[in-house]
Amino acid sequence: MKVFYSPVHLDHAPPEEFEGGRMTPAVEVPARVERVKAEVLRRGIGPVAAPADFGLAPAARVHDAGLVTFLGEASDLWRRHYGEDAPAAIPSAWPGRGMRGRFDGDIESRLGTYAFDTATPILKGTWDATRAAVNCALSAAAEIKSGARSAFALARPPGHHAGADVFGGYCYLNNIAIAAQWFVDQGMRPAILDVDYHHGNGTQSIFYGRGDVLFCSLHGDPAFAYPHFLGFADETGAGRGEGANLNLPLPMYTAWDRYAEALDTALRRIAAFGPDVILVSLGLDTFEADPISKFRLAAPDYLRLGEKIAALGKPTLFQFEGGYNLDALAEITVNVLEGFEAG
Ligand code: OKP
Ligand code: ZN
Repeated sequence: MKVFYSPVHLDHAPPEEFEGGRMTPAVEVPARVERVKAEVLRRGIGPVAAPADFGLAPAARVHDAGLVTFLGEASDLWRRHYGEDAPAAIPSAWPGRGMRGRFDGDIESRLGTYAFDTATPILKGTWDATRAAVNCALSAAAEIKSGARSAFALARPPGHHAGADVFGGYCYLNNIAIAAQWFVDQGMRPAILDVDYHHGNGTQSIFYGRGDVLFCSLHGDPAFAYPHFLGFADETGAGRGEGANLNLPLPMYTAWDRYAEALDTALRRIAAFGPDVILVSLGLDTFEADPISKFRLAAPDYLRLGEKIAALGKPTLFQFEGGYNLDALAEITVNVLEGFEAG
C-alpha cells in the first residue's frame, strides 16, 4: 500500500511535557514516525510518497475558523509576548465552566480558550507539521478514492483528540476527521474505527450529531484513562447521530482475547452501517510495554488486528495516531499493515 510521509514533522519536536505535576521527557517525538518509515521500507509495505497540498479548505469543513487561524499565528504571538527565545506555548489559564467570558483577548486568553490540556505545546514548527499531517491524510484519502484498496498516512502530530474548536492530547487538527469529511464531500459513506489506547474524543465530538459518519472506538476506560471526560459506553450519538457512535471502554490490563471480542463487536457494527470506506485511527499504544498505557497486546496480536480489519472487505485508510514504545513501535505498526495485506 502507498505510504504518505513528509519530513516536515521533524521540526515539531516537543522536548518535555507536564505529567503528574512535574516535567517529564516528551513521548510524542519525531523518532516515532522515522522508525516506522524505516520499517515500512525494510519490510516492503509499499512506496513512500510525499503528500499533495490540499490547502486549508478541507480542514475548515470540520474545524472552527477561529481555531485554524489561532494555530497558524500562536507561535509568533507567543514569542512576541514572551521573547524570541521563549520555549513552546503552553496554556496556564482556562476560562472554566460557567465563566467563559471573553475569548478573543491576549495570547493567554486565546490559548486557554482553544487548548484543553498542557500536553500539546505549540512550537515554531508545529503549524507546518500539522498541515503536512493533514495533507498526508487527504493524500491517502485521494489514493483510495482513485481505487486503491488501502493507504497509510504515516504522519504526526496525531489528530484524534482535536475537536472542532479545541486542541489537546498531542493533537492540533483532526487528520482522520478531515479525511472522513472529505470522503463525505466526495459522496462516500465513511466508518471510523479508532483502536488507539486513548478514546478519540475529538473525532467523536465532531461527528456526534451526525448519522452519515460512524465512529467506533476501543480504548482504556475513561474512568481511569485519558481523556477522562469522554469515551463512556452510554455515549451513543445525539439527534440524527443517535446510534452512530459506539464506545467500547475496556479495563486495565486488557489482553488480546478480551480485546478481540470487543473488536468483533465494533466490526459487526461497522459492517451493519454499510460503509464504502473504513478509516482506522491506528494507535499502537495498546502494546504491553507502552510507557503511558495499560493494555497488554503482544506484537503478533497486531497481525491479527490487521487481518480482522481486512475481513470487512472495504477500502481502508490507516491513519497513524499514538504508540510510544520506540523499540517496538515500528514492528507492531507494520504488523497491522502486513496482517491487512495478507487478510
Ligand atoms: C495521545 B494519543 C497530561 C498527560 C497527558 C496525554 C495523552 C495523549 C495521548 N498530564 N497525556 O491518543 O496517543
Ligand atoms: Zn493514544
